[in-house]
Amino acid sequence: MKKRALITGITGQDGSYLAEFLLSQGYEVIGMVRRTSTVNFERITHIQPHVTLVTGDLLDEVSLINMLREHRPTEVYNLAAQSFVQTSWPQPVFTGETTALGVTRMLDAVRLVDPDIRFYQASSSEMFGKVVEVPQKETTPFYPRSPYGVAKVYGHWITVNYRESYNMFACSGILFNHESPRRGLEFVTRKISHGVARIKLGLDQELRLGNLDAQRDWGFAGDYVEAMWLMLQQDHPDDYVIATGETHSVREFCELAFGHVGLNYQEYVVQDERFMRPAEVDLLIGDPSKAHTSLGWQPKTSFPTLVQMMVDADLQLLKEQNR
Ligand code: NDP
Ligand code: GDR
Repeated sequence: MKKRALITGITGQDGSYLAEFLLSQGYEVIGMVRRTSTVNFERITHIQPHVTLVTGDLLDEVSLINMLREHRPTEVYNLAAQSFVQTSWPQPVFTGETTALGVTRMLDAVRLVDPDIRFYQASSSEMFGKVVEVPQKETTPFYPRSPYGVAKVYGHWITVNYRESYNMFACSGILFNHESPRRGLEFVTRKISHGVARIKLGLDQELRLGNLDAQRDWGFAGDYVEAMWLMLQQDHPDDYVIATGETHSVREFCELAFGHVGLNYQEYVVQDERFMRPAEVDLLIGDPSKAHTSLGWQPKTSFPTLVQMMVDADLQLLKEQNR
């Protein structure tokens, strides 16, 4: 029987890579999209003829139940969220509704319609927040530092709870930062790669950033979506940290990105209070050994390759846009 997967958040970075990957594995892919006043399918235009798009929203449980009833997926990947940490301070309630309670709505819809559906929850290294243990692993206690991080902790625990309460095949993937040329422009890596390309092409003179000393374990999104799928192919549901095991500062990212086009970041980067956060996550570095051992998963893309890939893609994009 052909496997059928439902992806929430298919228009986002991860959703687009996961859809591509599942199609390559022979899946029928159903993507949940929100109604918006302008269409935002840029990341999935190339695969749109091969996927079925259905309108729904994590804020509307009726839409979730109807979607599951109609399309009968065998796997659900819950990637939708208000995913930008900075926005979670000015919009804490909306973030909680989507990123926390949205998980319960989706899980409960699965329980009602078909509790045998396998469920993946997009959990986050932001749940670790303040440094309690280095490197962070599945057993490291959570200490979130933003309304987003708090919402993700709720999403994680409700996933574990539905697994334990209803014996559902529900997994939580604790993914560390993963980036790509499809990353939203507001996230620091893409902001830098896009900024570098604009400066190189003479379209800008400076790049304004916040905390340059924050350290993150950055991987490539294309590698990470495979881990999501692997989690749902196991005999038993479980939770896994997905990371590279390396950490780099925002400053190092700048150094490599500017260096890639022959520029010195110190001449262009300006620190700006507007991009500092009320509470910061200083250091994230994951221990992915459980995923290595149990899933056979390994990241394939190195940090320098990722930085170069993103800068090159933005140079190309801007050249096309300014032709
Ligand atoms: P994006 O911000 O790129 O995508 C988020 C997706 O969620 C978009 O498709 C968006 O739709 C959708 N969405 C937002 N709110 C709703 C809603 N109420 N109902 C339905 N859909 C909604 O995020 P990423 O692809 O980077 O991340 C995917 C998931 O993984 C998120 O849950 C994120 O929090 C989590 N995560 C991401 C990490 C990363 O480094 N990228 C690391 C760890 C976890 P629209 O296009 O209409 O806005
Ligand atoms: P993060 O990603 O908060 O880790 O969440 P982001 O790229 O926004 O920030 C990473 C670090 O860079 C610092 N920083 C800046 N960040 C932004 N956005 N803009 C700036 O100008 C800037 N200057 C410095 C931040 O302070 C922070 O320390 C991402 C999201 O994808 C989440 O959804 C996901 O759960 C986590 O990664 C893991």
